[in-house]
Amino acid sequence: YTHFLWVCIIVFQFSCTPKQENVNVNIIPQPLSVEKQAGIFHLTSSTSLYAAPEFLSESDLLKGFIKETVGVTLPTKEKAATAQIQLIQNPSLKEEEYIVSVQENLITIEGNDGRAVLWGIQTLRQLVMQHSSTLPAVTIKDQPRFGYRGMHLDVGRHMYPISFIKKYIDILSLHKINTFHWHLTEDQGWRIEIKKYPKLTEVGGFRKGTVVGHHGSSQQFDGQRYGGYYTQEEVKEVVKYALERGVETIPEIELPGHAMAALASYPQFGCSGGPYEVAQTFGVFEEVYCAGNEATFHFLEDVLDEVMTLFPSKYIHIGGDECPKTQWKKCPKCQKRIKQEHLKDEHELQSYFVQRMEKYLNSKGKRMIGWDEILEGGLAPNATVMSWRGTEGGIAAAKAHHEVIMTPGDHVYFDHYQTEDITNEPLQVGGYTSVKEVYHYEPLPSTLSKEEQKYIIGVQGNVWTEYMKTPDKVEYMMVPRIAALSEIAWTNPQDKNWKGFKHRLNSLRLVYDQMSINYAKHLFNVLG
Ligand code: TNX
Repeated sequence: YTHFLWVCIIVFQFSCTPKQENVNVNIIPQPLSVEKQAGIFHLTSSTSLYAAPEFLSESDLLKGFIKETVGVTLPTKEKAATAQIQLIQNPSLKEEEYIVSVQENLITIEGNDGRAVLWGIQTLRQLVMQHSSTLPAVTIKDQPRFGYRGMHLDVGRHMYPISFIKKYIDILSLHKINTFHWHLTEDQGWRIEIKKYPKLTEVGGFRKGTVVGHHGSSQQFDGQRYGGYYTQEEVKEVVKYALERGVETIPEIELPGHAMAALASYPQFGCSGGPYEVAQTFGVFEEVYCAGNEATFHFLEDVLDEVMTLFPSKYIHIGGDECPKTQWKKCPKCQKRIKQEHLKDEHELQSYFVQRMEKYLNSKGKRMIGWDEILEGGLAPNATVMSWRGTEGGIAAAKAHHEVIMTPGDHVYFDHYQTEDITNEPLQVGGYTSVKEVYHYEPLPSTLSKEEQKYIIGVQGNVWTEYMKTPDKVEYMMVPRIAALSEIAWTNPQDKNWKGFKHRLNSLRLVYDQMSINYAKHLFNVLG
């Protein structure tokens, strides 16, 4: 009789155990290793949670995700042994490396740092979304390919409320993107409060109107005052919010070009003295900061002083792109500077400008990032280069042993159209960069040696917003391309697979829907 009972139990067990190969574990970005195990974990209202004291804020996020997904509020336990979900510190794991283990009666998420545990939580969240409260047993060991995984957002061309900036960060965190590059100043608007120079936001935060059409060769404007800015309190709130979600915020203060809004506020820092206006149209403007005027440098140092108190990041981005030299050629002070400093031309003058800013940032313990134009006229000694005009700048910088972040326009610009046929697409800057194209981008150039490739610290997607008036539009342009970006930034090339990615993306849609993201839904039929 006992024998019969045992046979029954074994048969019962067997029939309840799902066939492992049929169980989907769809995670984006694809983890380093996924090993399916036998069994099921049942998430119920009596499932409880323990978090090591280091991971209390992460545990709050996990609670939130579980509540959103299956409607259960996990009670917390003081002791690990009594809880079915445990967030555990494991000092043997590297930065950002995590292990998620789902067993019959126990889920553990291990990491050594808060970020690692948070990435484990994001993985578990995707599993719960896909399987609801019946989770397949699995061991996921994971760690990122690149240390720098970035997304940029231009708030100069259009301004978005803080609530959206936070949602943007939530979207980054979901995809294990660990850096938010906040492009805060532009020709069309200065968006960060600087206490010492209030006009930057009072004047520079607003433009008289936005271009709405053309009449022959002249442009038409809507005449609606447009703009806004973030207070220092709001900036601090964003920085903190992002950090809690594993995301570091790097500010960008553009110089010497893209400075019309600043010059409209303080015309004494331009070559001609003004008056200048906050730009209403888009493009590149001839008026830039005067490189011959000492006061310009002091002004920018003051601005950076305040910026550095708000952003604890190791890096500060100083722009450096698209700076016409027309005004400097005409400006006696700039020409005097060229002579005095024994510079060859205006390109070297720009290099002088950028190097001065780098010296200042370095003296405060910060490192400088600039767009790849900072290579022209000589690279500042410790600069990190963002390669946007293709990959050539990045390759040259890596060869010169400078850190590089790859962000080439052809592959990771999310202001480009995402479909070939644009008849039904909202107006964009131009270009065509499909999800597939993003997915197939390989950030390590094969022309670099193994040694040189080490200087490529990561990859970033850029969101320029000339034609993105609303948060909805930003979401439409960035999702799902950000999913492809996350996989090139996180997953080893040998583990990438376009077909598999498309399949897994369908599961991630559930999270997009839950987060009310206005992603480009129609793309799912034409991913290619
Ligand atoms: C170039 S990318 C720019 C931006 C524009 C963008 C439009 C870069 C460093 N500068 O100012 O918004 O093209 O795609």
